[in-house]
Amino acid sequence: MVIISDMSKVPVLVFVATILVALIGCEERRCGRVPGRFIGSYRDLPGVGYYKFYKYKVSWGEAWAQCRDDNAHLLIIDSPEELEAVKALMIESKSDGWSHIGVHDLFINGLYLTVKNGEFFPSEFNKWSLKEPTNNVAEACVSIFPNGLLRDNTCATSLSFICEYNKH
Ligand SMILES: [Ca+2]
Ligand SMILES: [Ca+2]
Repeated sequence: MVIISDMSKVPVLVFVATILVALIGCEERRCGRVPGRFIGSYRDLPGVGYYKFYKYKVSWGEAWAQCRDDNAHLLIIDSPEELEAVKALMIESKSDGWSHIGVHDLFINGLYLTVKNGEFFPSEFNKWSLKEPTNNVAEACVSIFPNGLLRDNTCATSLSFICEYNKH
């Protein structure tokens, strides 16, 4: 039981209580962010989504599994804004090469699909790099360079990768 003998301390106590309520409330509401384990790990790129650049290099399948374990998925670029945000993330992360994204033609050579099983179409925000895609059976996984251009490469190639988490 706290007895407030000095009334001059009341405003301070009210202030502390307000902060505590705000913090607890923030925890319950996740402060409008993704669930706890993403905070500080996934970057909130405003208006676009939540992303994580994994610098360590693994095969496409391992990258796919890591994103799945995060309740996320390998990056799929859906808009020019998303491309720009992800390019900035790669540059900020000092990406020095290609990174796996969520596009492949594992089932039918030349038929590119996203990891959400949608068909992938090249566009202003999904541009192949020069002389790409090689488009042979051996190169069934797609990666992105920090300049935003794409290539196909073997799925066994060890690369960094980018996971994406969407709230909805
Ligand atoms: Ca996306
Ligand atoms: Ca290629």
